[in-house]
Amino acid sequence: MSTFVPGVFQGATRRTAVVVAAAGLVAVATGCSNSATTASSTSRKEVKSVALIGGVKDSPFYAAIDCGAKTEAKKLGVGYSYAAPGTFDPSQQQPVLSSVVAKNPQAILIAPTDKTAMFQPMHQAKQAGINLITVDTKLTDTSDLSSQVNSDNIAGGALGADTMAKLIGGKGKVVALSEPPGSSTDDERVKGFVDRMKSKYPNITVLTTQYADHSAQATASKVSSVLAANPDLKGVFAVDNFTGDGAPIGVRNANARKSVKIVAFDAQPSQVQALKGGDIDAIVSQNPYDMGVKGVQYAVDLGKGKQVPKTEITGLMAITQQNIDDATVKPYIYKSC
Ligand code: T6T
Repeated sequence: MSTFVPGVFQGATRRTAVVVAAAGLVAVATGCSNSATTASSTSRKEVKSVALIGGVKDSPFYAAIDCGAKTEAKKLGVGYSYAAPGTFDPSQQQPVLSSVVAKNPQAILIAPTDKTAMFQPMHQAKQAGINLITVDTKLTDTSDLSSQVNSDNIAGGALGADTMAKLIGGKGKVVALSEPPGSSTDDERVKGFVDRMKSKYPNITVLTTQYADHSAQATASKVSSVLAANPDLKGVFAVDNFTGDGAPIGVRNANARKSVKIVAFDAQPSQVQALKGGDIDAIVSQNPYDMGVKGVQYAVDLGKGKQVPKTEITGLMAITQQNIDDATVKPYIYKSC
């Protein structure tokens, strides 16, 4: 029976909590860290309102960012709005951004749905004098950004690898499931997972990553295909909600639950229920509420001419049935408000 015991924070600029299970299941949760910067390219106008644009509607993850941002905006006495596209797609997010820009907020927090395609639409907002802060996902070209507030997704993938390695006893075949390349978060989680496995676990074989397209059913059929070709598969790492919902379906359809461990990402209600119900074995979770709080704080600070961190790394936590009810895990369970 493994029990997670929160460890000690280390280091000055990056706090890393080593969350150590009494019975040997070791996972690392990464705390907050930031790097200071001048806000030279930022317009200094008193902030009357901040807008948040999520990656997709009806997502518990973005609803949690919205909750943190809304709560902080109320606390600081500034106006606030939230909008998101119907699908996680830059062609859908661009018109949402345009309609938000037309309302002329002093700052926009946005989760870009593509790290390159969203640069130009966001550049136009910058040209209109609006301060831009990315939350969750990032842009490749950060020249227009006043700040980036997000998880360290490379570390998130590595945490998934460490958690998986402990679950499968350090040996066997595993596979990562993701979305079509283009989103910084999913791409970095896959990279973090694969690189960690290759560098630290010589007896674990990482199969070719499988890409579904934002659908639990598409993920389930990918898992079934991998299992048909690799009946000795030991583990599946799902990097977001769609793959996290689809992985247990695919494993169950193949009657392989007894032999395949599943590590998902994001402690949204469906994943928490799957964990408590034994359909998955662990979750690597983020702190979207804190992304919303920090994003609004920095937007308001910029309006006052204060410096803000160019990058703010929010926390990660590995969650299992053993620590799901711990107080330290609570901030990593997604809630809307
Ligand atoms: O994993 C999160 C988020 O970090 C990612 O950018 C997109 O998918 C999620 O919203 C999962 O719901």
